[in-house]
Amino acid sequence: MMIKSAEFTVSNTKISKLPLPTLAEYAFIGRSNVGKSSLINMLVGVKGLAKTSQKPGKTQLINHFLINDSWFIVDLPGYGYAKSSKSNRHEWAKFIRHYLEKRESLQCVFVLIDSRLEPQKIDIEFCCSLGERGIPFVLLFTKADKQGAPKSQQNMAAFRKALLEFFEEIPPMILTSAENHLGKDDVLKMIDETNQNFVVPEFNLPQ
Ligand SMILES: Nc1nc2c(ncn2[C@@H]2O[C@H](COP(=O)(O)OP(=O)(O)OP(=O)(O)O)[C@@H](O)[C@H]2O)c(=O)[nH]1
Ligand SMILES: [Mg+2]
Repeated sequence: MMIKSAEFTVSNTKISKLPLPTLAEYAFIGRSNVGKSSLINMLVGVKGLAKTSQKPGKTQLINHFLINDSWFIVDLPGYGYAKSSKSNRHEWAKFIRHYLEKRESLQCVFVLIDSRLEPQKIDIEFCCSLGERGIPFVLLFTKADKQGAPKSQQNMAAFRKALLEFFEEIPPMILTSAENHLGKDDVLKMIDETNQNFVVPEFNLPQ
């Protein structure tokens, strides 16, 4: 799929203010600093579209980006940011849970996992929470350029094994790098195929 246009649409803290769910939507989520915003910029080919930072906790709102005038990418704040307060983390969890459960047009959640790390409990727990709610997800392993391929493969295999304790079927896994564009074609192909089958869902107008 060619990306012809990508534009920032809106930032939100309120579910009621989200754009109407008439377009297919893909959310990017994962630990703070895992590379969500960088990966979004790489996929759409626009540097600086989603704001990135070396410091975790950069993305604080739910940001919608309209792609090719026909579908949305959503950049979400990261989870597990140690420096945010407990009440903040609680609010985040509530807000994201609400978004994931209620967003009628959400087609797939891309869960980003740092390919340099062994399986982390927080990531496994997040995958389980999606599984329990029946929300389709795909695993994107990030920052592959930071190490040799065998190490990434080893960590991906370990993650798969950890998930097999909870899942019968493992979702697709794609190794990516925002630096050298690894995984770009695979992710865009997956989105393109899903877009072809998108039917505008029934929804209630916000109060
Ligand atoms: N080498 C390398 N660095 C990356 C890659 N992806 C992200 N980074 C770096 O990792 C840091 C965090 O990237 P972000 O894209 O801001 O991460 P995020 O997940 O959006 O972070 P929050 O919004 O804070 O949750 C930045 O310094 C990026 O330059 C990658 O594929 N390769
Ligand atoms: Mg971010």
